[in-house]
Amino acid sequence: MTLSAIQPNDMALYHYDSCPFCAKTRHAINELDLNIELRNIQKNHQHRIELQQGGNKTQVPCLRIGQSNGKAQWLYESGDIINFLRNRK
Ligand SMILES: N[C@@H](CCC(=O)N[C@@H](CS)C(=O)NCC(=O)O)C(=O)O
Repeated sequence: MTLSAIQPNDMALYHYDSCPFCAKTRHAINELDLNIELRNIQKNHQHRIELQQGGNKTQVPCLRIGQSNGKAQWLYESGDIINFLRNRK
């Protein structure tokens, strides 16, 4: 499956409120009218652990892109996340 075939329901954004790069990314998600689950790593410790174990670092924002084979890609960098979301629209 190509990345462009992945549905929005397969994605989740790891973020927190006071991070400006997260705010920029959430703004783009709203603008694109995408229904992407937001996982706040400051409010939910389990989300922090998922991000650390899955992506190997706790930097936010990070977009988890689930794949049909059960594996996931972890996309860091707000600019890369926004480009990815814009290009797959
Ligand atoms: N260049 C990155 C910067 C992201 C960044 O600096 N995130 C900060 C929060 S505002 C962070 O997660 N710092 C903690 C860490 O790197 O573990 C982007 O545009 O996404």
